[in-house]
This record gives sequence, C-alpha cells and structure tokens, in this order.
Amino acid sequence: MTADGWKEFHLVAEPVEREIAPGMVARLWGCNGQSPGPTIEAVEGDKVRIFVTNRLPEHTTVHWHGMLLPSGMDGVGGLSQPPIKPAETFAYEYVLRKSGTFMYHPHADETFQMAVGMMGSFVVHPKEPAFMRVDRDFVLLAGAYVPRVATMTDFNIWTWNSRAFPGRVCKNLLGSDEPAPPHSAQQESFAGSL
Ligand SMILES: [Cu+2]
Repeated sequence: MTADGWKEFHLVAEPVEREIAPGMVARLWGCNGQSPGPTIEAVEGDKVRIFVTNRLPEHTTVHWHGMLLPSGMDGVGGLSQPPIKPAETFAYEYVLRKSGTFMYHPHADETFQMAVGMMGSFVVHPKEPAFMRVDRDFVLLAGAYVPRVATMTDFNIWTWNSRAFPGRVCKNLLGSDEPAPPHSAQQESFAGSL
C-alpha cells in the first residue's frame, strides 16, 4: 500500500502456455504468466491502483466487469480510453464501492483476446465480515476452448480455470507432475492456485 492509502497491483498481459489436460498444452494469452490471470483480492472501500503492462503483440485494455467506477477507468478501448499499445503501461485507479466476485477482461479485440483466455477474477471482500459469512471461497472461471480455431469439431474443451476437470493439479504451483490427488485435496489445490 502506498503512503497515501492506495493498494497497488501489477498485471502484465502476455502470451502464456497452459496445460489444459495432461499433454494438452494450449498457447493462450493471460496475465503474469498464467491464464486465467491472477485473482485480485481487496476489500470494499479500498482505493486500488492497478498497473497494466502490455506485452502482447497488439493493443489491449482491461475492463472491470460489473464494478461501479468512473467511465474513464472502465477499460473500453476507443470509448473510455485509448487502447494500451504494446510495451505501454496504463494505471487504473478507482475505489471499490461494493463487495462481490467480479472478473476482468479486455475490451480490445475481445472476440479474439477473450477466446484465448484473457480474463481473471477480482474478489472484493465485504468491509463488514458479518455481511455474508463464508467458510471457504473457491473462485472458478468457466471456459470453452476449441482445439483448432476455425476448424469444425464435434466437441469443445470445457474448463475451469483453464483446466479440463478432473485434470491433474496445477504443476507450477505444487511443483509436481504427480497425478491428481483425491477429490478433497484437489479442491484445496484450486484454492491454492488462485
Ligand atoms: Cu465483461
């Protein structure tokens, strides 16, 4: 947190690889080396400043889906801001006015960028914990991928957090190639991967 009370976060938009299922490595776009991007967590009432650096080969933006914020921070390229060009950084600044589970994604070439995984979750915890008590909070982003874009297949790859459940656990967080552990342990790993 900065001296004047802003919570700062950094998102780096970039191409990533994600093993959707054992042996099925997808070339996706994401943030900070992963797709979906990291889950951002903060508290209702926080002032947040989120630096978005573009390391993609084309322009992008970040739209904060469902959040109440000034139009200039809404991340709609060509409407509420100029798109963030490759190698540029844009700072989004706003106050978190309501709690809930939200998502972020580009509004720039979104039919392509979202199709290749550019999205993440944003959890805003209520200021008053008694507002809605939870024991555990699991964040799951559902997705659908096709093996070859523009090729007709009779199936999609349906995913949670870009994993085809019950694929094995997240290798880069547990540092293991081991097969998926029993169900309850796998749920733990979901929480750990977020
Ligand atoms: Cu949206």
